[in-house]
Amino acid sequence: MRTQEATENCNSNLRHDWSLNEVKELLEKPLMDLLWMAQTVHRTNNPGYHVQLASLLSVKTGGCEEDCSYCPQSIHNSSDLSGQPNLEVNSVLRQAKAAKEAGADRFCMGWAWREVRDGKQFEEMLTMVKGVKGLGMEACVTAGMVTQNQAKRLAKAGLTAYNHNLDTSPEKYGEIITTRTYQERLETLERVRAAGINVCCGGIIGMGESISDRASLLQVLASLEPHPESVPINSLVAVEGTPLEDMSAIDPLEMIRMVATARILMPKSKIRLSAGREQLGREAQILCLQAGANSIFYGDKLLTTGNPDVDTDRELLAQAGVNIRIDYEE
Ligand code: SAM
Ligand code: DTB
Ligand code: SF4
Repeated sequence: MRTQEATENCNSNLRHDWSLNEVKELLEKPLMDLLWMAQTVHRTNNPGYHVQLASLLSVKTGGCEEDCSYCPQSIHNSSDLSGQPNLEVNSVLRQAKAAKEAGADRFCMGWAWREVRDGKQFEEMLTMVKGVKGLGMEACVTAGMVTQNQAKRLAKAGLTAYNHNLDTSPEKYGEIITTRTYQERLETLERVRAAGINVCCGGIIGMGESISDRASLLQVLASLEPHPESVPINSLVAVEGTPLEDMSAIDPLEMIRMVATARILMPKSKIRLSAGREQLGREAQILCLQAGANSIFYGDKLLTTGNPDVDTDRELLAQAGVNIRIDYEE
């Protein structure tokens, strides 16, 4: 079973066989040529510069058993934020309604879990998904690994997309996370796809990876068939108490290159300009939009860290001359 977007992403003109060298050559192209190519692909495949606004909410914060070295919510990191109560259904739906009233089209809910477990909290997740859809918004969940049966139940509740990032290259993965494998990540993505849920899968730059690592991550994403409907590109938010706290900020041009290359490889996917926008500056964000980013996280907070405030973002979009996109369909 495939969603309409998934079927479109199977069009024969979309490639899934990019070689590592081809991707690396794109990432390293003279910037003007890369921007020209990305814009051409973007304008052809997604006419009109429409940007979807997605709001995020952390339903279960901190206390996660995984040891992701970028994440403030891991119990292995002194930044761990456990001790906060899980949000209740009514509170989540109130916040989703407020996000919709502020202009968001998609509502993404996060659980700091290694994997989804059956029981009361999963039943509540299903109720939240139904509630968000009932408000007339796309619903996205990110909660770690899922079984086939859980994915089916999420699909039945109306879930639009499941976010499960590959984060970095298969080669670098073991330096960033040791408590799970790349293969386990890919298997969850397959189960999400098999259940007929859209796949949201991307990564993070700024974790000390090489250009080859970035190319390798993008190659894996573009080899998925169909391409993920949504590809979040994050830059590391270096949080105190995590092993990556001392990483220096990336050059904003690196983000522009990553977005542009993702757009060329996956012409019809939503490329989401995700964490790290506060460090990017207005002009770099506008270049990302021009290079093919067509969604941003919207609202003062990501999961646990800050994000530009909504007025600043509305002004940014107006200055860039892009339109707000509504994708929600009954
Ligand atoms: N536990 C679930 C999982 O890992 O899939 C869901 C929540 S997790 C916080 C969602 C994603 O946020 C991660 O896959 C990672 O890509 C991103 N993320 C987490 N911490 C980040 C940070 N400090 N900077 C940038 N992105 C981050
Ligand atoms: C994604 O790729 N980025 C978002 C969303 N998917 C879930 C999360 C970013 C989290 C940044 C760190 C934090 O706020 O905790
Ligand atoms: Fe953070 Fe998700 Fe890793 Fe848990 S699995 S430590 S919530 S990124």
